[in-house]
Amino acid sequence: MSEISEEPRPSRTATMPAVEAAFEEIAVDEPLVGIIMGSKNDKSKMQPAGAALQEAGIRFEVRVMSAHRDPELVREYCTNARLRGLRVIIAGAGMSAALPGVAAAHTDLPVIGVPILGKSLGGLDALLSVVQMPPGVPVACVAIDGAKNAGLLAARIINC
Ligand code: RP5
Repeated sequence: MSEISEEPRPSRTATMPAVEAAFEEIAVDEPLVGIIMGSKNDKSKMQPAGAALQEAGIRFEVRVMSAHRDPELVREYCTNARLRGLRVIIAGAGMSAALPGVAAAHTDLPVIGVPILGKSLGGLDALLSVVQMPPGVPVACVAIDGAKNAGLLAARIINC
């Protein structure tokens, strides 16, 4: 039997408190879902997605970026999404709603599209833009103004 040492061994947390704290912070703060939308005017329509995620205890972030007005920003955000720890992207847009499809073109994460009801065509414009993706670039599509289901679906993807 080995001798019992007088000096207690330093614990892991005692030797690297700063590193431990930094990792804890990363684990707490890192969002798992990115909610993006084509206009700040889409915010109220997309809010139920955030509410559903919050209820499920899933961290998320919200960004406004248009596939047509800010194509470079969309490319950069979606290209880096997996590296930043995101697991799902929810993308909402109205009218000629290219955002979900463009997001899916720049990431291999699951993308959930939310067609948003605009001022004409009863939202059919956005619905068809989101749902009619060509083979090889998958986008899941919820109902027109169906942001709540987008949040619930993202939670199911993360929890499965
Ligand atoms: C889309 O065009 C947006 O997602 C929005 O739903 C629609 C109109 O944009 P705003 O003119 O309200 O900024 O890109």
